[in-house]
Amino acid sequence: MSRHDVRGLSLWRGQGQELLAPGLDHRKADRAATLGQPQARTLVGVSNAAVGSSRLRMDHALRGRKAPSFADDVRTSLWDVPKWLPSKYFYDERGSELFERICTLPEYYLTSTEAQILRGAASEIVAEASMGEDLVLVELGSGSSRKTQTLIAALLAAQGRLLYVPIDISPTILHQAAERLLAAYPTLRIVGKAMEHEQGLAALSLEQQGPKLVLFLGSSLGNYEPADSERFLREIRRHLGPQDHLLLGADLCHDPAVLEAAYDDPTGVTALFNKNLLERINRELGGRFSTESFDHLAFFSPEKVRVEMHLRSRIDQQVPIEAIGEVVRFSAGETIHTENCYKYTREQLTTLAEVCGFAQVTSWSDPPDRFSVQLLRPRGASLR
Ligand code: AVI
Repeated sequence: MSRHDVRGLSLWRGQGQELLAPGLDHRKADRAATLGQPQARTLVGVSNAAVGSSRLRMDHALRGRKAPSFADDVRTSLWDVPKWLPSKYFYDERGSELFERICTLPEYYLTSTEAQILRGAASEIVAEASMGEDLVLVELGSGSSRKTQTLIAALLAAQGRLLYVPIDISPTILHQAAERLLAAYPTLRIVGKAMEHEQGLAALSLEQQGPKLVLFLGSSLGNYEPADSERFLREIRRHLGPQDHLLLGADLCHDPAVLEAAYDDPTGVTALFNKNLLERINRELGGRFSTESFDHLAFFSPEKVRVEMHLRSRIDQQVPIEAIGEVVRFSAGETIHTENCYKYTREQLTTLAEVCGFAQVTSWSDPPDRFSVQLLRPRGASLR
């Protein structure tokens, strides 16, 4: 790793890292990541004023030549039977903005409930997870980092300084969150990782930095298929040392009407979020989708214990996608399955954690029992 001074800004640079010079366009980053360009390196701009000196570093994924691109994934999933699209493509710049709006909707109780649990439990979490040493705070799928602010403040109060490592596939949202947090907390340092969770975890375990508290919040676990969620939790466990902890936030299974309202709000923000997948294909792959000819569908499946999101074609139609060089055909009523959001019982969460090599230290939930936050430690690690 070497150190550079760019227009008065102290920067550090290692392989695959871009240091933040003012004036570079961070918006190019989302697009480059989407295009899946081999070795797509993205530059992120940040203002001097917000960053101060060397308190921010951004690392970007160096994509291997074999990583499937957005076009590859669309070609596979839209020509499958039944049609589907990978939900990870929701989160381009527009999708991330829409998701932030979803998080403020009264119907989408997940965010406010989890935030309330974190406010009540922050000092207990910090006391349990720190072993008298400074903790490094790592967050998988950090988004705007708004809920995390409670924990950042509690950690700064306890240890005076903090290294925060947010990992998110959207460089734009990482950049915006970092700018806000660094301006608010003068003794905070941030190493942002603009990459998928798995890549971020792997990169992190190469940089050993003392005991870690890893956050996986917002019920993001529920967007993985059951076998994948187990695989991913095992992967997190593999990257944790005996002194590290995982804080897992997950939505519980409860009243189907409340669950469905959370994914089909009356103001239509979730519908826009869902349809943004089609708009993204239009923007980035030269698709000709007309979003008015699709309906947003969200329903709870009691058999699968998940909320499913779909887009349903209102009419028979043929949609060309230039970058794929093909036309995708829909009959009226045909759907594209865009997302699954699994819901859990407390017992399932405890068992899942155990199966994946964790022991529960403490868990919290809200009074109607809609959401759960569990503090987990690697099983076999000694209790103090
Ligand atoms: C990001 N993830 C946890 C959200 C969820 O609730 O599954 C995504 C979402 N989809 C529609 N609304 C929110």
